[in-house]
Amino acid sequence: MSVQETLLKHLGKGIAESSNEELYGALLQMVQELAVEKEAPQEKKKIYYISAEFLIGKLLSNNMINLGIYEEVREILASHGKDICEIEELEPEPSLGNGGLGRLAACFLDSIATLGMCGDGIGLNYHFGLFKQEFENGLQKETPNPWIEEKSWLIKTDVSYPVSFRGLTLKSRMYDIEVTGYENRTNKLHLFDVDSVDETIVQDGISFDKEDIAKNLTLFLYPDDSDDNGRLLRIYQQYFMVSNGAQLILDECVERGSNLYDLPDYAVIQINDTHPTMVIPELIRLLNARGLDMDEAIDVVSRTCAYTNHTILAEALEKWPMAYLKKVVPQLVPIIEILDDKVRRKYTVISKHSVSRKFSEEYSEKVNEYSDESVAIIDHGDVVHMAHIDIHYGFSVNGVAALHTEILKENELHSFYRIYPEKFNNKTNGITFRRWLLYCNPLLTRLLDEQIGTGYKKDAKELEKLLEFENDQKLLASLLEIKNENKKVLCDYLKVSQGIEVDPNSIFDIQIKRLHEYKRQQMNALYVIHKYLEIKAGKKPNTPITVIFGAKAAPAYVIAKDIIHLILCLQEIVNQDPDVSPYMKVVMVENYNVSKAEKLIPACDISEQISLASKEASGTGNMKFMLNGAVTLGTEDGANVEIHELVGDDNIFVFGAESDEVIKHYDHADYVSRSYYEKDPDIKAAIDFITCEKMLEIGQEENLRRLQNELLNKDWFMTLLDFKAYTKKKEEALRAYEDRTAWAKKMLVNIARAGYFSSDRTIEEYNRDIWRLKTDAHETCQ
Ligand code: 26R
Repeated sequence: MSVQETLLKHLGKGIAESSNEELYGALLQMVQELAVEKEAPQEKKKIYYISAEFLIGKLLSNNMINLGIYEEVREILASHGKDICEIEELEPEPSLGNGGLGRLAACFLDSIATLGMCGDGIGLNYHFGLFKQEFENGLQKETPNPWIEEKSWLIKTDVSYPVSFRGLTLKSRMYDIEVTGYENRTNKLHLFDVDSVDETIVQDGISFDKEDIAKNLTLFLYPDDSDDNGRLLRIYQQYFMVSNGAQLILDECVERGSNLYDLPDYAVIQINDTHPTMVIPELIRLLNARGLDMDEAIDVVSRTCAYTNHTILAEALEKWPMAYLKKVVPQLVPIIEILDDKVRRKYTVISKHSVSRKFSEEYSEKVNEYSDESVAIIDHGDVVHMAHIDIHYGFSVNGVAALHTEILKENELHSFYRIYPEKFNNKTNGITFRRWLLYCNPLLTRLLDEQIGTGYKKDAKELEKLLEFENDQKLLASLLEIKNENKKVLCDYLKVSQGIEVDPNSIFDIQIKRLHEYKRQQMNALYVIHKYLEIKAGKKPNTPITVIFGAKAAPAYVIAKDIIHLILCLQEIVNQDPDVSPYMKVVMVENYNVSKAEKLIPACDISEQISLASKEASGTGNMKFMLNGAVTLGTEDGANVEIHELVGDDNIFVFGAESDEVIKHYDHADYVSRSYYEKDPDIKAAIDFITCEKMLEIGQEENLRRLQNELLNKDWFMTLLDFKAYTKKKEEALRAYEDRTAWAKKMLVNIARAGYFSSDRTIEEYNRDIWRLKTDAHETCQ
C-alpha cells in the first residue's frame, strides 16, 4: 500500500475534508505501524541504556524522516492544502528530561537504531514532564506539563513485574515507544509505570502529596538538580526503574539463551549518571535469588555494567543517607554493605573514619596514597556514594568530553583512577543530525544535498567536503541567505508567541540551556547592562544585536530564579527604551524546550557557551549551534575545547580563565569577587545597575538585592573574573560579523567540521570500546 493509501485508510475520509487533529491522529497511527514493521530480530548481545531521563521531544516528524516518508507526506498534505508544520504543532512534547543528560539519551537511542545495533532504552513513564514555565510579573511560575493523550506514542504492553518497597509491593506496567533508526531498524524505549498513579492529586502549580507512593510514583519528572525536596520519592522512582529494568533484562537474556553465569555475553548495561546505580545491587540480589552465590553474582554484574559520569558539580553527585535506603529498599542494604565491605577489605583500616593510606598487597604497587574515605561506598557509616558503587562494580567509567574526562582522572575521581586506570575512558558527546539538521534546518539540508551530495547523512564526516568551497562566493552567499530566512521565521514566531518584535537583520546572539550559576547567564545579563549603558551614552553599534535567552530554573533554586527575574526586567527596560531598542533587544523565550530549540538554533549567529571553565562536562547545544552555522563565543570548557581544535582560532571566539586556573582558585580559596567590582568601573556600573531606581521601579527589590549580593560577596562561579574578557571578545565577534563574507566562511568551517559531533560517531566509540556488540556479522539468538 502506498503512503497515501495507508493514510487514507487511517483517516477514513479525504485529506482535504479532514481536520488537522484528524490528520495528526492518522499520521501517528500510520507511522506507528511502519515503525513496528521495522522491528528487527534480537541479537545475542544487547545494549540496555538505562536512564531516569529521555528527553525525546516530539516524534512525528522525526519518525517520518527516519522512515523515509517525510517529504512524501509533506507533499501529499500540501497538495490537499494542508500544512505539515501546523499538524506538527498539535503534538504535545514529551519533556521526560531536565536538559543535556536526557537529551543525550534520546540522541543515543536514535543512533543505536540508526547503526543497526540491538539496544533498548529503559526508563520511567512520567505522566507530567518537566514543568511548563510561565512568566508572571517577571517571575518564573511552574505548571504541570501533561503529554499523554488518547492518541500517543505509548504502546501499552502486558509486561508487568512486582516491585517491593518496605511495606509495599507494586505491580508495574511497561509501556513502549518505538525508536526508529534512520533508514534502519526499530528499537524500543521501555517506560515503566504503575496503574494506580492518580493525576488528580496534583493541586495548585506542581505540588502534590509526596507520601502516597502508589498514587504519585511516576507522576512527575524530578525537576531539581539543586534541592532536597522529594528525595525519598526520588529513591522510590530510582528503585522502581532499576528493579523493573533488571527483571526485564534477566528475562530477556534467559529467553535468548543465557544461563545467567554468562550474562555479560548477552547484555551490557550503560548506567546514565548515578540515577540508575541501584541496578547494580538489585541485579546482584536477583541473581543471588536465582541461584548464583554472592561472589558469582557480584562478578557477573561487574562485567555487565558500565557507568557514564555527566557532571563534577558536588551537589549533583548523588549520596543517599543509609536511613533513606533502609526506609525504602531495605532489601538492598545488606548487599550494599557487602559491596562496601569488599572495597574496605582491600585496604588496611586504621581508624573509624579513615581507611589506610596503603592498599593491601593486591594494589600496593599501584597506589600508595589517597585521601581518607575517598573510595569507600558507605561514608561514615551513614551515606552511600552512588558513583563509588558504579566505579568499583562496573567495568567502564567514562566522561563526556576530553577535558571532562581529564578532570575526572586528575581531580574528582583521582583516587579511583589510580586503582583502576584501565576502566577510565572518554566518549565525547554527540547529537543526532536527523533532528538537529535534517528536520530543524531543511533549507541548509537542501543546500548541502546540492553541494556535497547526501552521503553526509550516513557518514557525517563527509560534511568536510564543504571545505572545498571556502572561497565559493555563491555558496557563501547562500549560507547567509539561509541564515537570514531562518531568522525571519524565528522573528515571526517570536511575534506570534510572545508579542516581541525583533529585527531579522540584527545579530542573533543566543544562550539557551538550563539556568544554572555555573552556566553564567548572569554574565550575559551583565553584558546587556553594559551595552545598554554604552548605547545610552551615545556609543551605538553598527549592526543591532538581539540577545536571546531561554532557560528553566529548578523550582527550588532561588538564585537561578533571581537571574530569570533580572533578565525579564532587562527585557522590559531595554525593549521599551526608544534610545536603545533600535540597537539592542532582549528576548527571554518562555518555556524553553526541545521544540523551541529546534526553532532557535537554525536562526543563531552567535552561540553563547560561557560556563566557568571546568564546570560544563560537555554541553551539546554548542554542537547543535555549530552544525547550523553559528559561531561559538565560549570558554575553554567541555566540548568547546574540541570545537576550538576542530575549527581553529579563526572560527571561534574563545575567552576567559582556563580550567587549571579556575581549579587553582578553588584549591586556594583566593577568588574575591568584590575586588573586581572595586577596581573596574565598568563592572561596578553593571553591578550597581541591578538595583538602580529604574530596575526597582519594575522589578522585585528582594530578588534583585539578593542577586546583587550574591555576585558581590560570593560569586561562586567567578562571573566577575571573566567579565572583562567576555565583553572584549563579544565586541570582537560583533565586529567580525560586519564583514559578511569573512563571517560566512566561519559559518562554513563550523558546519564542515561539525561531523565529529554526530552521535553516530559517539555510539560507534561506545560500541568499539565498551559494549562490543556485533554490528555487521549478525549473530542472532538461538
Ligand atoms: C540527581 C539530580 C540532583 C540531578 C543532577 C544532575 C539530575 C540531573 C542532573 C543533570 C546533569 C547530570 C546533566 O544534565 N549533565 C549534563 O550532561 C550533558 C550530557 O552529557 C552534558 O552535555 C552537560 O555538560 C552536563 O551538564
